[in-house]
Amino acid sequence: MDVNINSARLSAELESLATFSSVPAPAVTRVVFSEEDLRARAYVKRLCLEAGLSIREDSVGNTFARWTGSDPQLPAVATGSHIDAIPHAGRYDGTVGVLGGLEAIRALHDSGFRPRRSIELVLFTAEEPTRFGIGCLGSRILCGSLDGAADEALRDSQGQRLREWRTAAGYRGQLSTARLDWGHYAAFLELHIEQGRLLEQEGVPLGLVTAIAAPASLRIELEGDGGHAGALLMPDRHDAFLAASEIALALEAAVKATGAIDTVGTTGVCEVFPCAINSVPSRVKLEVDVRDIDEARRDGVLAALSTACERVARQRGIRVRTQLLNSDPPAHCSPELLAALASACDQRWIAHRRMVSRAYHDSLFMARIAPVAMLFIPCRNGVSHRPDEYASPEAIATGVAVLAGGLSALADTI
Ligand code: HGY
Ligand code: MN
Ligand code: MN
Repeated sequence: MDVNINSARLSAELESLATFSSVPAPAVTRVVFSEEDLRARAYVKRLCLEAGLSIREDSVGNTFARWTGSDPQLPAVATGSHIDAIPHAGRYDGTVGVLGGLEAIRALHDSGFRPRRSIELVLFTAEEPTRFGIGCLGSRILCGSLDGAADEALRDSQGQRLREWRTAAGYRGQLSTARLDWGHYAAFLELHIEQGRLLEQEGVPLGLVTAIAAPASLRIELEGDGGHAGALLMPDRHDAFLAASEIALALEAAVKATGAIDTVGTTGVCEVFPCAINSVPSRVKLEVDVRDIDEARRDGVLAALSTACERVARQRGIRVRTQLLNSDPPAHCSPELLAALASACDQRWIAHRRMVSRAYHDSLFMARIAPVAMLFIPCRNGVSHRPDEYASPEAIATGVAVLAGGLSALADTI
């Protein structure tokens, strides 16, 4: 199936999508259910309607744009990703999978291809953890990893509930109505920038993802006594920030102690209270992210971190409370789907290699209700979650062409 990818149109659409941001270019900040997010969603929906797709949205805002096949009763083949962006991020993370998926559908249609199975583009709500502290919110709800209790339990930093945010954005109904079961889709493919340097370093244009790392995140709240920065003498202090610093370094030590390059740990959030130059920190909130392809090894790091928290609390006379936000198993991609994508590469003389994904993606949860596979394209210097994130139009077009090849093969034969 030879298709013509309209790379100029796709690049223009990616640039337009990037303008829906709460910070000036080249950075993009687009937090779920923000004004920018809602305007971005409206823009993508308009493009899907212009492409002749039918649209449905579920109770948490996952958006489905369907190209109905000649046999609409059959489970559809789906593709998609996310359009929300963490603060001061780039313009390709997630969006390449949404607008690239749309371009793959348009190119197939314009080539005269007509699918037997419907092909559905999915825009997942809140792949990023920014607002509610947990990633892949939309795909978790969709696959049942989170249930209706999330409506009340998940709150933003101001205490506003998921239920309030989603209903204000116009998404109503019980969260449970968003649930899809195994068999709803025949296959799910996700195109995404690598967010690492392997493909660029090796000069390989396409990565076929075999497994997605197991993410865990936790919140650590520390409480000391605070006090006057001048009058309170060092022996009398219970400084919450110094305790937090020890814990962050203990995390780094526990991660390095596994000896495995696949183990990573990050203390990405550190909020100090009262955050005054002449006041000893009395409270600190840390948020920590730990990942590994090997789930048991990741859990070993979590256990070592918990031990370090108890030790530091005892030694420094600090109260420490840890809350596990999520701890998910890794996902393994479908060998059949990977073979279909490898064949789509070979038919186009596109070199490819198998690899793991160290970032998590909505495919991590879609794997619980369908066979999945991911396609990676290189991004410059492996940079992501930064304004200088960049993927070339050529790299994107290559990914879209292989995605189109995979979708057309799966929509016709399986
Ligand atoms: O953090 C991640 O792996 C993804 O980019 N949200
Ligand atoms: Mn991301
Ligand atoms: Mn992403």
